[in-house]
Amino acid sequence: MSADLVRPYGDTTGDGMVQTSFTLPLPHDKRAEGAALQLAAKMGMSPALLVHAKPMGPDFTFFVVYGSVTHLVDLREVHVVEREYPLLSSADVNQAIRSHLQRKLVVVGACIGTDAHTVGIDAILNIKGFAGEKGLEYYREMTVVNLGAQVLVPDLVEAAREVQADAVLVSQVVTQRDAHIHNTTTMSAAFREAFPTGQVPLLVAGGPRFEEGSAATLGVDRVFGRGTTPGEVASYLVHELVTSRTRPDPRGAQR
Ligand code: B12
Repeated sequence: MSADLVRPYGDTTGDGMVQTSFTLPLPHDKRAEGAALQLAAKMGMSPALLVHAKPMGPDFTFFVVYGSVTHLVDLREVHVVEREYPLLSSADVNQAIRSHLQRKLVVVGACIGTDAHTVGIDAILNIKGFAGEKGLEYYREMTVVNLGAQVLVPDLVEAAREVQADAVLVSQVVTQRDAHIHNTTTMSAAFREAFPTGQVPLLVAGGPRFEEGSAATLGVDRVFGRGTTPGEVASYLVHELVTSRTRPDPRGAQR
């Protein structure tokens, strides 16, 4: 096999083994198990083994299937979004803000809509941070306003206006019925309506299930996904708002 073509690995290299789980709207019986195996075959698993089936109430069954996929991955067709800014230490971030902006960089964060999953935004903002990195509250040259969970978009816009936010950081974890997409597009539209063109704060959305490269569709400046660290976000903010600033300062100050 060419080095550009790979298959999943289970017991022996290239055996193609994968395991996946799903729920079918069927009561647990032999027919439901057959249906699960049919789905596995249609997903390219051949042969597939049913390794787990559990009734989820009277009308649904949860399945785990394990088997060898017939598909190959062609690495030449894998496209990734490379980080477009350098990673800075917290000292460099503070230094850049101090010398270029000559005031604190103001960040407002919130979990919007009905979403109450605050662990992600707290990981980025709270001083205790995430993955061994301190959160943005640790940065001496940043003022962080964390509005917490279930913040309504009009309240977020109002808070951003009140503190003259440079950046607004929004977290969306729940993806049921594409809530994360609807909430984020509603939020970005509200900011565009509330602020004059060119004075909208930098809009950043984050959460484990945002697609890389979906920022433009969502109307935000950038999207951060699973495993993001506070240092990445701080470096991005400095890149966009301080060192290569292309947008006017919301306070009208000159650099
Ligand atoms: C903890 C948790 C809860 C807690 C939340 C407590 C809290 N204060 O946050 C409680 C118990 C309240 C809860 C409730 C619910 N939950 Co819940 N919950 C979870 C769980 C187990 C962990 C989430 C978490 O904390 N991850 C850790 C953080 C650090 O990771 P993260 O959020 O991805 O954040 C990182 C990145 O994504 C990124 N990031 C995130 N936000 C942002 C924002 C910015 C600006 C940036 C830059 C980066 C960034 O940086 C972070 C650090 O790397 C997940 C399952 C899982 N294992 O993920 C389910 C999960 C998210 N919950 C789920 C569900 C369904 C619910 C409920 C609807 C359950 C119910 N029926 O009541 C409710 C909804 C409540 C509500 N109104 O939102 C589902 C969502 C499914 C879906 N498709 O949307 C999940 C996936 C579980 C599942 N498999 O079903 N939940």
